[in-house]
Amino acid sequence: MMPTRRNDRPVALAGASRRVSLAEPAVMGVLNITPDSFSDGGRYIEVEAAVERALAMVEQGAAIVDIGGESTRPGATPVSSQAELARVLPVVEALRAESPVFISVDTSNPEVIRAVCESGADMINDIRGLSRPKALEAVVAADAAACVMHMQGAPANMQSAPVYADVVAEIRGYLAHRVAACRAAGMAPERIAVDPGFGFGKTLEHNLALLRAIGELGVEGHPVLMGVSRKSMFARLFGRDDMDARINGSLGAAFWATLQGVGIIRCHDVRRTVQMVALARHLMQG
Ligand code: 7PM
Repeated sequence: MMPTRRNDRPVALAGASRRVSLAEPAVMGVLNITPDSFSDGGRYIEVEAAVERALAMVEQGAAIVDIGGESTRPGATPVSSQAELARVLPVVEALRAESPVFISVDTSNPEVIRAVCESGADMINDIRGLSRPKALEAVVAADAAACVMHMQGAPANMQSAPVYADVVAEIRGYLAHRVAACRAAGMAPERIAVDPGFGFGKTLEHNLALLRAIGELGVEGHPVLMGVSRKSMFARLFGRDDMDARINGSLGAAFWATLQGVGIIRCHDVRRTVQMVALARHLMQG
């Protein structure tokens, strides 16, 4: 397969009922829905607080809001579909009622995929690359977009001893495989984004090799999503683990990724990331 080149970048990502322009990198703001220890989710105040945070990110320039219950996070204990839905669904419904923003939901669970898409989600962001039975079919049935991500191992063990002969080639091959599976299941090409999965079964060296090659990691015609925001790779790289080190690394990576033609940048610090993208775009046009 051919690597994505800068001059044949996809112009948009299509979701269930709206599109995101990729004329410049779309900034995806991370909205973590933290589990509430004593409720089964859906409490009005918590839902309203999550929607407020989402709207603030949109105001700061996020084109996509990525809603995640902690259940898909590395090392998280698995939760039932019911518990995951109780956490995520009320936020999707409430945000959709208040904003036309492109909504992405982090999930691997086909029941959750079906329900959130019925409530107005546009895209499914699956760290397991839609590998669970019926996950791909649920995305196809909903006409939703998907981001398929690479992970070596499982969240519980993936960082113990990740090994690759050629990390860039292997991940490019995996992503091409998952795109082919999505296409074979009936997804339109404009609905599929790919992601090398920074930190998901990768050492610092692997992450740096992937970041260096981010402009050539893609599958032809599909946008690359980069998720490095605040990750421990920067703490390790700079030899200090504080929020400044993590954010500074994330912003530098966002600048580089924009120059390299990345389609979507997943981040926590939306305003700062939007500024990095704007500077890089100005320099590219000059
Ligand atoms: C603990 C460790 C908590 C890691 C959260 C994380 C990505 C993602 C995540 C990514 C896509 C984080 C990660 N990372 N989805 N979800 N790409 N597509 O730092 O890199 O947010 S969870």
